[in-house]
Amino acid sequence: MTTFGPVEADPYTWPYNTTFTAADTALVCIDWQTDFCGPGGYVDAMGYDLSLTRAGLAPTAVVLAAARDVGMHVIHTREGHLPDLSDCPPNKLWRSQRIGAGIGDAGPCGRILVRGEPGWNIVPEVAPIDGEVIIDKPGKGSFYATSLDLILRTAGITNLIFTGITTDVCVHTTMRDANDRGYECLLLEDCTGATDPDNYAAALQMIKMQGGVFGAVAHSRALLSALGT
Ligand code: C5J
Repeated sequence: MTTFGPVEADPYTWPYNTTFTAADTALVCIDWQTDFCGPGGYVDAMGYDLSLTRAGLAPTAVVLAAARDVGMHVIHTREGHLPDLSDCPPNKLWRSQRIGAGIGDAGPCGRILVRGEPGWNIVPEVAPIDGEVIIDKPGKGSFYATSLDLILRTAGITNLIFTGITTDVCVHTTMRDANDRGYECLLLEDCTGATDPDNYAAALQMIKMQGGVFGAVAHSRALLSALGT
């Protein structure tokens, strides 16, 4: 088994214990769905600038190809609700309606944030391939009400490398939770985006404070270099 690392990262070279392998590491791609980065989706309906959430798409496609090349685990997540919205908390529903993008409402990409609708699909640039795990989640974190932790522990995965959207919401919630569970986490700064540039910058800063309170942050170049690609 080839050993990789460390990755030049901030505030420490990642992982903390210097090396990682394709077997003990997963590339986690969070919510690269049309609803969050495509025309007519949820983020678009809320009136945000899609170029911000799409910014990390091209570098993520490169990292995804490299991860597949070395045989690293790849895990995708999707945020979405059952068609009858029975797994959508009423306060989440109310807030979405308040901003003019009600969960379950009809839109150009089908019903907003509903499983099985066109807007819920992962965009083609980073679409899953056969054999890759897909986690469907009703919330912002990828561990809540899902099998993610069981899947990671069963596979012996201890290191998580994150890409995805949005940096300050689903990526951060998942990374914080993963960190509490003992996973060694790295966020690729150019492979993520937020609906607000200040929130994006603050989210990266929050990870790096206190010596890396939630893990480390790196540019995808550093990971690619550590992988020898
Ligand atoms: C949001 C997400 N922002 N995937 N979801 O509502 O970050």
